[in-house]
Amino acid sequence: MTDEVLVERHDGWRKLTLNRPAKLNAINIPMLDQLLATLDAAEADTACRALVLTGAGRGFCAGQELGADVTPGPNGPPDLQALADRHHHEVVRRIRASRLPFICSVNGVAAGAGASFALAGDIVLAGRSATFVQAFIRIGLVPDSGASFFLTHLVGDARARGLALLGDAIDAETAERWGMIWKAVDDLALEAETAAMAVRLAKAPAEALAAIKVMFAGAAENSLHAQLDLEARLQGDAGRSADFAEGVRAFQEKRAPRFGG
Ligand code: T3D
Repeated sequence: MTDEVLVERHDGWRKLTLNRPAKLNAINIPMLDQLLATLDAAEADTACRALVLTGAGRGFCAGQELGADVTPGPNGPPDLQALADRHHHEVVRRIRASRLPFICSVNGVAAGAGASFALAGDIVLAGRSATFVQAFIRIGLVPDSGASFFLTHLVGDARARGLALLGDAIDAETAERWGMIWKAVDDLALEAETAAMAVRLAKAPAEALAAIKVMFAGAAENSLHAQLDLEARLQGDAGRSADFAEGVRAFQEKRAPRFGG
């Protein structure tokens, strides 16, 4: 395995760094396979309770590498449907299906599928100099890796269409103002703010965090009645958890809770 995705293990959380800085961390099939493997490994580690995805160097991820994977060969044009389905979209499925709270720490440009990976996160922090670019249209492609879904839900139909049709870059402060990301922070503060967020989530009640992810996945599609049923079921589960018992005990004893996960 190469080192195109770096893994840092911290107490209770892991940081995954896309590591092809000379190409602004543009992704290709081997790198995506490695990313999928690192996601699976984190998921399987019961001591891991939060994940961070970021990029090495001055970019977060410039999307699909415009190289061999997408270049026509002797058999004709590349099969982008298969590429998306088996690789890019699998990353998004894993992030969204994960029990782990997923922080995207956007340290520079996030373009094409790179922007989609960023928006797949549960919490997106971005350095003020970071930009988000729906680069697909610039090369004759259409949004993928969940871009049309995330943008429509996050910023609404009018802005989503404008971003996809025009391919203009927006900066982190605009992204925050439009509700696309959680927060824009000073570039120099991004790493520390990201780590603080990861530590905070790693200490939070893990089962409840996982249930909240399930709940919000449902909220994107459900009617109010279906969502009320889902909330009731998940609250029932939470009510039976040791973390809930500890939360109530800590409140009554006027101390900070110690959640076991
Ligand atoms: O099947 C499928 O699903 C296919 C998947 C499609 C999903 C996609 O992601 S499609 C979109 C692919 N991405 C792009 O089209 C973005 C291409 N890159 C850019 O437009 C610009 O690089 C950026 C706007 C991202 C940043 O611009 P800038 O001026 O800050 O940097 P730069 O100078 O253009 O790039 C720096 C280097 O990175 C440069 O290399 P060099 O000349 O210094 O050797 C550049 O070629 C390289 N680079 C950037 N993006 C890519 C890339 N190399 C290969 N692939 C890239 N995507």
